[in-house]
Amino acid sequence: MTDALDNDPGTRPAPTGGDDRRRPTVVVTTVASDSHTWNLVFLQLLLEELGCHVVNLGPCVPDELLLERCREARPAAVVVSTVNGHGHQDGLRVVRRLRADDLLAATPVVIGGKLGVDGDSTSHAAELMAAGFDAVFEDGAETLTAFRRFVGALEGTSQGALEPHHTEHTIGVPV
Ligand code: B12
Repeated sequence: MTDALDNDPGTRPAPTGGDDRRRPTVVVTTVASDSHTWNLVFLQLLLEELGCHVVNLGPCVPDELLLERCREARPAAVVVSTVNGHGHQDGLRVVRRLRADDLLAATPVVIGGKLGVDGDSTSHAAELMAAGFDAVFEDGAETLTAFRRFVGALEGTSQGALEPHHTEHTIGVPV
């Protein structure tokens, strides 16, 4: 587990502008078994483009660390990304722990990526939703459209907060 991707407001100067204060905080994480990292970077950039402040916990996040950081950040949402194929199992454990925590029981929590080991032939959405996730974004043609819709509906977001927010990480090639 590395802090290299950590964008925790606790380690940065407090926001001073009104716009910054309006930005909802989203925790981006993976599960303890998963060492893939670019999926997390991708989600951080996408969420920042959508106007969110992101706390990216990086790869191989132990359950206890995730709980601790979420209790501190009190995020508008927790986004779990996992691609190593164990997400349908690790995700169940993680969301049950979040739901069992008094401070986090009602926090929107979603999971996405490559959740199993047999491509898209088995959906794990029903089981993960039953365990407590608010949404499941398995890889597919409409996945990112649905995810953008979810982010747009987050409590604490406003139309202004969801306007593309240009940071030093802006994705895309100038034309
Ligand atoms: C690079 C890589 C690695 C590197 C990771 C290095 C690093 N620091 O990140 C290393 C070599 C360490 C690695 C290890 C392993 N890997 Co690997 N890895 C890859 C590889 C080649 C690229 C992943 C990548 O960076 N993609 C770029 C990012 C931006 O995209 P992405 O991860 O695909 O995520 C996208 C979507 O899934 C989606 N998404 C992801 N999460 C979420 C969440 C939400 C909410 C939403 C909306 C969308 C979303 O958005 C992203 C952009 O489209 C893929 C194969 C591939 N071509 O994709 C295999 C792959 C992910 N690895 C795989 C496997 C099996 C492993 C190992 C188990 C191999 C082994 N036997 O050791 C280990 C597991 C290690 C672990 N403990 O997790 C499999 C997973 C199979 C599955 N799920 O069915 C893949 C798919 C290869 C394959 N085809 O078999 N891997």
